[in-house]
Amino acid sequence: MYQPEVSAIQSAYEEARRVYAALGVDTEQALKAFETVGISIHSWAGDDVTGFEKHENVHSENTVTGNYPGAARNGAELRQDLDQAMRFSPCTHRLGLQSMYAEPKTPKERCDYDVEDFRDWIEFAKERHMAVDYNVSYFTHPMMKDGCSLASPDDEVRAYWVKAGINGRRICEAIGRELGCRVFNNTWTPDGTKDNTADRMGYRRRLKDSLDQIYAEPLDSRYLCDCMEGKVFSIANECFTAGSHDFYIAYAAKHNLGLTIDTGHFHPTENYADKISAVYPFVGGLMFHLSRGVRWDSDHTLIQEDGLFQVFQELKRADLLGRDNVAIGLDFFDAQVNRVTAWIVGLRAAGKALLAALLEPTHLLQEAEAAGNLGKRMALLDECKNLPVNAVWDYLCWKRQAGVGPGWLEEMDRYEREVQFQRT
Ligand code: RNT
Ligand code: ZN
Repeated sequence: MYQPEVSAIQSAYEEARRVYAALGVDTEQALKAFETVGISIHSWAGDDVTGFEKHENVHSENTVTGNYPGAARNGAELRQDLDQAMRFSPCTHRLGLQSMYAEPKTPKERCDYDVEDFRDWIEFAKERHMAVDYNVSYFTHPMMKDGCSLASPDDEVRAYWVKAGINGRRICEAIGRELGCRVFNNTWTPDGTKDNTADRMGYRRRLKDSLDQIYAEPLDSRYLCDCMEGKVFSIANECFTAGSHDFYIAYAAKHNLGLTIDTGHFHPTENYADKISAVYPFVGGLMFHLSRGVRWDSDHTLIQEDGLFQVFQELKRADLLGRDNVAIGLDFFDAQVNRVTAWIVGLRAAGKALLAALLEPTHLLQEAEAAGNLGKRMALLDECKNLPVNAVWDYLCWKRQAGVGPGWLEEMDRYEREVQFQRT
């Protein structure tokens, strides 16, 4: 496979550096800023969101299509696959965990996990200087009743998940304290109904009450940022989703908590990048789940698309990149393709969108706009689409030994053959 010569990478970068300098953009500074923005890699794509608990006959609330061979079967394999994916990404990685990946010494209820049940994950993150993000997995479990957890009409079911939520926050704080990072604790529940409910208010009152209990304990916000993730609907919940966008925006704003924007969770024509400036002033933090929704929340692998580039543009223009109340993570799963290949494609797409935003001559756009020169703003926006981002990207990948161009695919062929396909 074609691999560019080092001298070609360097001279293309030098040329790009001059082009950007002429627009008042310092590529070296952009590359430094790139390192300060973490991208969370979602462990749950590596085993199709099944977890390690091995319950019999549980229903999965996450629709994952396909059965491509080689899925990770345990923590060691999942970590091995994550390492393989990160080799081909120049990003600063965070580790996205779910409670379903706990590794307790002896079997335990999911609601009873504590920080020690994540010891191997913490060591993994520590050795790689990674921050961690966490999710209590309120799904794929025998205690889900009629697809509900925190909003369930069943008191026992709710109590179980409230306990899981309370312990989840403690786990986050402990991990954050140990690693010296702020753990984004994301809450998503599938709770809802397939057909029309005659008691929308009942579900939402219960969800609110469960959240009130979960967030009641004051914990150290240096190590923890609580976020909630809404959505339009899930498969099997077409008529009613308790945790809708409106519900969580209102809840987060009122309690100064964080909001998670999953880019697959909106109507296909909705502009999710526009939401950043609309909600940021009112909430305690913002997290992104970068996903590619095709027609609906299909969780396709992230690729370079306008919507993705717009998210990073907005974050850059609003000066939110690198802040400690903003986190960016991946969220997709497709079992029809090699899961590690998908991670690499998603990480590289997110990384390139981040770099493109950092290289944007935003000041020129905003100056033209402030001066009332709208033609200039329009022209600059269009010219910016063809600046030599790729030369800077290749240089970055080369410097961080993350693979320049599609050469990494050969190494993935080997990994698939020698590692993943040996898992039978
Ligand atoms: C589901 C949400 C949620 C999950 C993960 C597994 O619609 O996007 O973030 O994908 O928690
Ligand atoms: Zn999500």
